[in-house]
Amino acid sequence: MLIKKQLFVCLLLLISITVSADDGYRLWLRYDKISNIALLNKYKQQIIAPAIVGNSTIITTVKNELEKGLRGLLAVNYTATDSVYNKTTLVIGKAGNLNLGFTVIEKTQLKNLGEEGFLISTTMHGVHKIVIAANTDRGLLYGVFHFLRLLQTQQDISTLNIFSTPKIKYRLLNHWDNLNRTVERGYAGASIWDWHKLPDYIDQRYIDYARANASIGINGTVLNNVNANATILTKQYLDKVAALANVFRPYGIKVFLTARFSAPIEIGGLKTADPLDAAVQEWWKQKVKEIYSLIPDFGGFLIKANSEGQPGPQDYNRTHADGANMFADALAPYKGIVMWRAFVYSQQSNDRFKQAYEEFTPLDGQFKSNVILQVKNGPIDFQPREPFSPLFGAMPKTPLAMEFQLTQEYLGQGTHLVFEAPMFKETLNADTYEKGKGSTVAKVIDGSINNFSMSAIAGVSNIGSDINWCSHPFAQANWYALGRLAWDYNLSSEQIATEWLQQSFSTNKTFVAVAEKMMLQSHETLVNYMTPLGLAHIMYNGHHYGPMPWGNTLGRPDWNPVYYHKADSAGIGFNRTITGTNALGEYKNEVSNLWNDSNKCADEYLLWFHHVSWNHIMHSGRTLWNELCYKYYAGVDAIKNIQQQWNSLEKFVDAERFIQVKQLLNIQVKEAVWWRNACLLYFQTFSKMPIPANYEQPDKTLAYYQSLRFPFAPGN
Ligand code: GCW
Repeated sequence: MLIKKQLFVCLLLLISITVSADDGYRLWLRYDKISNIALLNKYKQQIIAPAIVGNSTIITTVKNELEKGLRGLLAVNYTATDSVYNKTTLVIGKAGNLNLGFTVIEKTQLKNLGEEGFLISTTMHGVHKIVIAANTDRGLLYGVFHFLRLLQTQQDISTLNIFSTPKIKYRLLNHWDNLNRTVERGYAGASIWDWHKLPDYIDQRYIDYARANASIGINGTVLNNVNANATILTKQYLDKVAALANVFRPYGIKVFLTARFSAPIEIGGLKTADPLDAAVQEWWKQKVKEIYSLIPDFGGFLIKANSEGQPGPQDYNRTHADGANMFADALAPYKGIVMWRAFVYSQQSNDRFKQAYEEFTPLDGQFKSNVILQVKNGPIDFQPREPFSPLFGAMPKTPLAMEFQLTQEYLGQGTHLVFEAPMFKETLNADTYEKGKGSTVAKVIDGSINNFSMSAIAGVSNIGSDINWCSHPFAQANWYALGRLAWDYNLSSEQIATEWLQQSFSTNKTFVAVAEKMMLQSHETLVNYMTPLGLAHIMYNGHHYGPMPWGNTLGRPDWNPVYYHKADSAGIGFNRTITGTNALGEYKNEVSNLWNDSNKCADEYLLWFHHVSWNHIMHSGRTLWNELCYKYYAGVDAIKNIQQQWNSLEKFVDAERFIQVKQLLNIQVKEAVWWRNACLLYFQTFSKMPIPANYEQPDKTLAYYQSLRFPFAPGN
């Protein structure tokens, strides 16, 4: 018995010296004690008696966060104070409050930090202290989170000279959360908003959510689904929204709502929602007034109108501009904004690709100044790879916001490891040539090309009630990447992956090198096993889970996968050149010239723009059919390789998350094989060509894959 007990104690000891369990709840804000003793001691000498000058709810957040961070990372209990100025080595405060006798140059530098920027410097006016300064409390909040990130990622802080300002003004999450707590395209459990218990019950999650967002610079959140329910605008629900806004305010986060266009009818008792009707306009004015009386810093509305069955101005023969401007007028007195979505594809075009451009470019210049048009990264719908939306570069008189999708509706949903930063950057770095070479999408978005002060990037949230927030431990990285890139789109995917891994898992060099490689390869890998060479939209109807390139039963042609790939005995792909729908004509010539010749078009976009023969010779020298096989097989091989890389990391990762990721990668490999086999067997019915004999042949028939059904797939 005694021996057993001793053994047990030994075992416990053993476990405690390996990596301790982690449920992922703390995200990238783990603040575990720094294990490198030399560095820990150095930090302790460098950070003495921090002083925080100022007094506000945000300053309280800053103090709490700094204390929490230092308590965890350095295992020292500091109480930040503003009195022991001479002892301190770390001074935090608004520039105007910091009696440090800044030089003229320093004062200009400080001014340039604007409303949200910060500096972290060890060289200010020779004071030899670490100074974190900003013009606003929000700037300090971001500065302190940045400082804690330096410690968490174990940077040398002896000489610091960091000036940081956000490139984008509105950095937002968009929740597609319904009032009944289901989440459209959500794969991480129920909505975190417990509307029923609000406003009286404040879940700790709301606070932790706000902290996480603030730590990466996210400053706004749209709480509810764009497929909107007018109930959110009733007094009963606005009180609940106000309670959330109160939680978020000390973290510099504003609340926004989606507005259902027909709300004046549904909850206002009016007969119409016509945006030019005086009673309708007045109803919205009063509604907005009511909102601001409860939430003085309310951000504004996000609106999906005349899209996928949502009501909108076109129901009254009015334009999108008429609709957006009605809201803009109601919000303007309070400095609220309208984010009007450009995701439309009603039936009148010969190519869904072209529709947003066709509907919106004629309205350029007609929107009020507090309207921003929110455009998805690509012309169709968050496919694994899309060319950039042709609206970017075509609306010089309208500020455009970027909408990315964090939730992985088309990227393996809840089970695939896909790091989205490389995909986001592919779009942001694309050149629109709007004002000549170098007019990247990023510069269209940040307002610099057309001189707009309003700019926005939104990420459709992947957050739910799962204990680790995003279900897949690596999906947290996409939330993280959105915030970091919205702050500074020049950050590289490598840097974002590295710092996320260091904070979320471990700073061990081997671990970071291997895991970073996995992350950086993951997006291209998924594209290869799902939709290589410019294929798109070949997933199941409705829930969008799994391959269904044969899909051809829905009422509208552009709801069906066959519409998108157009495979036939001659070849495959969508001819969008001048001999086809000429969607390429929506881009500037410099862009369309890159893509309009099937022999020159980059492989990634080939089938987006061309219907090419199965024997078309690719850049590799292979025929199109063989290249298609090659890519699908390469995708599966790559994910198997990623799986092996992960398995080599067991000793660096806590058992809980190691096993989670391992199981998820097993699913991912299985599903990659499923995508490959189902797609190739189906396309083979047209190409009539063999899958090269050196590849492992599909072990199931096409009929088998076609028989699969998933009636309860999530997120639908
Ligand atoms: O990607 C599609 C989704 C819909 C979504 C729509 C949109 C919220 O399948 O679920 O609706 O886009 O962006 O409005």
